[in-house]
Amino acid sequence: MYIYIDGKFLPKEEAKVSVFDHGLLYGDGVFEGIRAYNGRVFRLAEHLDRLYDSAKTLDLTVPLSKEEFAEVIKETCRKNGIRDGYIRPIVTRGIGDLGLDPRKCPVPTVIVMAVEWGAMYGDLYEIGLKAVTVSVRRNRADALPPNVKSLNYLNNILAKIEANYKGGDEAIFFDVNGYISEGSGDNIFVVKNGILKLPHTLNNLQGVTRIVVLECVKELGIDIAEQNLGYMDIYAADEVFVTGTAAEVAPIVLIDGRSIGTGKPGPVTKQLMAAFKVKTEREGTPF
Ligand code: PXG
Repeated sequence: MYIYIDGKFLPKEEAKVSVFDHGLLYGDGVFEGIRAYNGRVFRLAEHLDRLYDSAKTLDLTVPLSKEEFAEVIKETCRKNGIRDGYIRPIVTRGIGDLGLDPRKCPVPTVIVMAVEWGAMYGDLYEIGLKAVTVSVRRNRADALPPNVKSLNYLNNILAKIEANYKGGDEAIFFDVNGYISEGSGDNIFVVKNGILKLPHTLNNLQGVTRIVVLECVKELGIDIAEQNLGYMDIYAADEVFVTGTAAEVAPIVLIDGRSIGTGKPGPVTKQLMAAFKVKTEREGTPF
């Protein structure tokens, strides 16, 4: 396994960052999770756009152009013989001192990892996932915007810990206003009476998979409503599913002990899982 760090490809054992890197000391940095299907990077441009937008929000200048970054990602996939894989680009604030001031960090650290990887939830795509709502609230947008894909994922990790204790495959976050936000690592969709409902992206991450699913929705002529959702919307839904690069499109069939719809993955969810799969098979940036 070869890992890209600051211009070099190093074997896994030698790929290390300084203990003074502010990515480690403060979670000061940004990252992406990208998939490769069939030797092609899926939605590379969208992921790079989000990486650069996250960095911009943190006043962090990525030391590569988007074109250069795309080349590094493709080269990392080639070096690791990836066909179907998961790619993790990271940009940290870089090495500084023990104070949090980012002005002490002159050079950002750039890392790209790529591993061969298949379906995240295995058999659960057939039978559906169990989800639980969690008491920890999603970061509010005027504190740390959920749209910044930063290296500080403690909000998500707290949700995941709570879901683990409650026996859920995935956590469902509320925001501080009591509206449904997202999962710990995926966006949420609800189907009710044939209409696909989803929250606006101010209180959740603008998922690339969410965008791809919305393209499928348009092509299939499914009606959508982007609106605030409360807990009744999920408990009384006909179908619920989550989307993410890792999770792909995953049906949720039980939430806090309530069976969703028939208790099996529903027809709209299945249709969108299939449409999403077609896109992953046909599209992507070859490497
Ligand atoms: N919301 C959050 C909070 C995420 O972290 C998504 C939505 C979906 O976005 P994409 O662009 O992937 O459709 C994510 C994705 C994991 C894991 O282990 C997930 C993500 C990042 C790192 C790990 O499930 N993010």
